[in-house]
Amino acid sequence: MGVVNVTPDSFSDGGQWFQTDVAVAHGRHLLAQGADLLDIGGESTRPGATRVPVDDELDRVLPVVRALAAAGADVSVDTMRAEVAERAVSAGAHMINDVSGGLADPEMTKVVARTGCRYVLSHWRGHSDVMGDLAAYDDVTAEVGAELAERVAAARTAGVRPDQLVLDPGLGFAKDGVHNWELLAGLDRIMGLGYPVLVGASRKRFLGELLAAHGAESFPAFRDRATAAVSALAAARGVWGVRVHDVAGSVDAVRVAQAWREAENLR
Ligand code: PMM
Repeated sequence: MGVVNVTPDSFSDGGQWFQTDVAVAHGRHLLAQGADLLDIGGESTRPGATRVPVDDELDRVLPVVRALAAAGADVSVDTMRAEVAERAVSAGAHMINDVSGGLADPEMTKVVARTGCRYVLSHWRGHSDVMGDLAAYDDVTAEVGAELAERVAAARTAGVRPDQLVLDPGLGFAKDGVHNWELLAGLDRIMGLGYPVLVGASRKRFLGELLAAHGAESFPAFRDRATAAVSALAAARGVWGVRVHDVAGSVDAVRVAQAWREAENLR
């Protein structure tokens, strides 16, 4: 899943793809690099971010969704708002990627049920301005798993079918670096919930902290090799997908993991 952030302020690539035509060109570039789907977002969720008015979010994402869907891309919309999700699906999106797992907007799961499209349901505890204070766990993998299961139950009650669901542990959302590593190490327990799993580690702060601890450059754009390493390891564990900014590196990484797994299965 290649990321197209149509935002002026995302931590990883803020402002780079903010104009519609530049965002569309970037999406095409990611497809050419081998992305299977594109995730279009119009609201930054970086730590401390404040919310964007809904009209701004619509103005940012809809033209990009429309153009990339018309170009034949499988498009996901990264939004916590039901209205944005519904209008993006009308504009051609096939998937709704909601980092709040339905908690930010009570209408979201109803829209997912109504549209019948795939739904990435992430673990989340609160908006970006407060999530740092909510990063407290005794056993992060067990608690994230239990909270995801609760959100799955709520989505099912709203009429969402099981085959619509993809789960995401929500790395960095009310989690610090230690929590993120524990969740990656415990991916099999999240996969044990019985749904496909998406991992979004790309360029996140915990990778920068790891690189910095070894004296390496740690700005977001320098985290792509570390991201590709996570992609390889996550693919080797059998996850459904990885959400990344640099598609080329992760496509290679996933292909290596796939070939390795196939060879193991032949033994
Ligand atoms: N992370 C970000 C945004 N959207 N969606 C999913 N499903 N999982 C994630 O981990 C995730 C996401 C934040 O990263 P960005 O600002 O670089 O897009």
